[in-house]
Amino acid sequence: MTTLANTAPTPSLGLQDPNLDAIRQKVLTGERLTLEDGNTLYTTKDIWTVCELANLIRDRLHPGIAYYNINRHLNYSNICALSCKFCEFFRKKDQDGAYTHDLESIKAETLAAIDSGATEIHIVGGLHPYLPFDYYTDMLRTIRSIADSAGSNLHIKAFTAVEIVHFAKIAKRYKSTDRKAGIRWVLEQLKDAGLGSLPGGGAEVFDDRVHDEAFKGKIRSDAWLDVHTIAHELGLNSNCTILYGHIEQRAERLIHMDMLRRAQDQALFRLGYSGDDNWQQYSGTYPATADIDAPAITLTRPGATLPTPSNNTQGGYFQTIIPLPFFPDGSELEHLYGPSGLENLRTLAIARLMLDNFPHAKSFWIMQTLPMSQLMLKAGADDIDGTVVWYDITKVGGQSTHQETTTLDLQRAIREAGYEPVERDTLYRRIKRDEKEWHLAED
Ligand code: V47
Repeated sequence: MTTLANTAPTPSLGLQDPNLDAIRQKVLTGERLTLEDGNTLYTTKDIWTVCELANLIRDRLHPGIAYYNINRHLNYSNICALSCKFCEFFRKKDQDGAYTHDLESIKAETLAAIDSGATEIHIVGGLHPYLPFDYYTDMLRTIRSIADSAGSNLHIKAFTAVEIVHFAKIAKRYKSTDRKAGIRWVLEQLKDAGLGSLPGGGAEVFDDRVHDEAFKGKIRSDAWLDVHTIAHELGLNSNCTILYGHIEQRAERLIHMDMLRRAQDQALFRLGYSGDDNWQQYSGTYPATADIDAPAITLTRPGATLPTPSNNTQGGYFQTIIPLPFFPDGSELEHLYGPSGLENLRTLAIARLMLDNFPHAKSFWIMQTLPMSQLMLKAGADDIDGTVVWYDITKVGGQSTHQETTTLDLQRAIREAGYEPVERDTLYRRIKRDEKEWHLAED
């Protein structure tokens, strides 16, 4: 007779790795994790403890709640001077499917966004070789003026760091001897035209080898970080991403996270936060461009205060880390598999643990899927992004650009994960609205 004990399968994911005990201790006391700790978190078979540790942080920072927003993404053009190997979004000017939205269609989209109750419009596009810089400032002014006339404080989150550098070039403000001056000029013009914050795209992986193999021609880590640093200096908040699961190594992901962590130390230091000199110099290879040095400011420590507009913190810091899983379909790297579900879960959890000076970690449901985002709320994420509506950059399982979810679906997913859904604006302020009046509530 076979007994249950004889037939019980050997767990393929090991349980309770004692190597994680020292990391747990650091998480409990709020000590900064090293890159070696990051490596342990990536190599342990005990993935559930990794998720549990990330959720200790997440629950400490945002007890009982998870965020979503009502937003619209607008991809104004898919025409791009670059041909990044991982990207299936770009088209060349005369290629089938190439498009560029004119101001009339942007107006219509803005009105539709306002009508739906959106508090954010998220705008990104390709590096269009011929549009003049005025196209972008006119776009922002038009959206701002429509929103103002409608009494809406629709926030404009627009343009990746890659686009900002491109704008400096087309506006003839980019000098290789002083690229920061051109970037500053562009950001000042855009801010004046209505830009509210920068999204986190275009960062990919801060590694020169990966850059040269998969997205040569795009700005490197130094220029990406310059754009965000200057935006922070101008009082704009921004987000950041990491695109993983293609040709990069896990060690390179960790260095990317560390570089973002150091840039955030600088931003917080500038805002008056004080920290410790406890970060450790990594002895391995960093991208040649990394030159970031500031005291470590660990916001995930018990009792630390997060920078938020409601704490009267000035703008000028990274709000959220958004790990983006690579989608091979339709790209030049189609032969790769892309990351697995467990790798997605682990990477989100590790980003939450390593980026101890970031207020938020976002699971972007469009790329992670809503069921996976629900799981991620238990593995470090406190935000699942918004209603989105149109999205052209990635399409899960051959979807069209119409990728919309309702607020009810977002709220349901969050509640099922055991959290109270909180609608936020782009700067993570709570939105109070009469959901019945907006037709957002269940009858
Ligand atoms: O920069 C492009 C990535 C990014 C693929 O700031 C791909 O709140 C996977 O940055 N597979 C754009 N990823 C998306 C983005 C974003 C999304 C949601 C919220 C925010 C925010 C930012 O998508 C690009 C690039 O890294 N991407 N192609 C692909 N095949």
